Amino acid sequence: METRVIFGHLVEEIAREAGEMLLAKRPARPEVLATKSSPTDVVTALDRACEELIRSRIKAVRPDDAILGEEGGEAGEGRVRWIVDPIDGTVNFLYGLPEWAVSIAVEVDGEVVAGAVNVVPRGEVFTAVKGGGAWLAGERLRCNTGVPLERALVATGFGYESGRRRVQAEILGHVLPRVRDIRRGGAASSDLCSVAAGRVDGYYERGLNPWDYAAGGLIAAEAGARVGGLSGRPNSPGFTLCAASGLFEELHDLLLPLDPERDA
Ligand code: LIP
Repeated sequence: METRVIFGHLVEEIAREAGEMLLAKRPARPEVLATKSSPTDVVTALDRACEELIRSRIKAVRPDDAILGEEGGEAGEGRVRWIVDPIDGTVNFLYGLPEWAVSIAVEVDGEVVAGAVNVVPRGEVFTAVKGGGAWLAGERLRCNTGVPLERALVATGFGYESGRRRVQAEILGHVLPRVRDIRRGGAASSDLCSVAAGRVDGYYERGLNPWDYAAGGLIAAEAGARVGGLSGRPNSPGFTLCAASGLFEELHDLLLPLDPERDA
């Protein structure tokens, strides 16, 4: 069996197990253990416990691989790197909003080849293997195509720092009159899967981390969407834009002059 297919099975299996643990252990109101980039960027005990579970499962089957995780950072080095977000949408998890996910991707020589996003509250596990399509519950996913900007339902998100949020609100003020409507889900990995599933037509956000977009980006790309940054740059923490060709370019040309990669 091809290695990337094996990675595909592993990310799905581990993401499912991690989701079951979170569902079983989530208290009515999770406790905030600490804050990170700002007072509203929280980490709960289950963020850490979930990442530890995922890391131990990876180590058990792939002891020599590198791992990058939101809570534990980078560990190890090598051609194969796992990219882990134990709970994407932590604020939703904290408040009990049904929009948070376990996101796991595998990268080989810098290229993401397998990814799984388990949107636990909805019981939906999105998966993709590079070249093998994007899937949900045995159904192959295809993003929406041929949607003009003025009819596009667009998802976006906002950072944890007020300066960045002020700029993002300013950008939104320009985007909103030009599209059908905006959706703010609160979990980038799930937003990218929503593009893949045709539940939104496009998505953009500034300031994501690799663990927010690695798996979801592959799933959206395998569903036919373009995933990238601005001015031909690849997707990065600088900027993430995702939509089918046509709408991708229209959104790009609307956003670029607004200089959305600034934080003040
Ligand atoms: C979240 C992202 C979301 C963004 C939030 C936050 P977290 O990640 O998935 O798109 O808008 O500000 O960064 O912090 O829940 O892992």
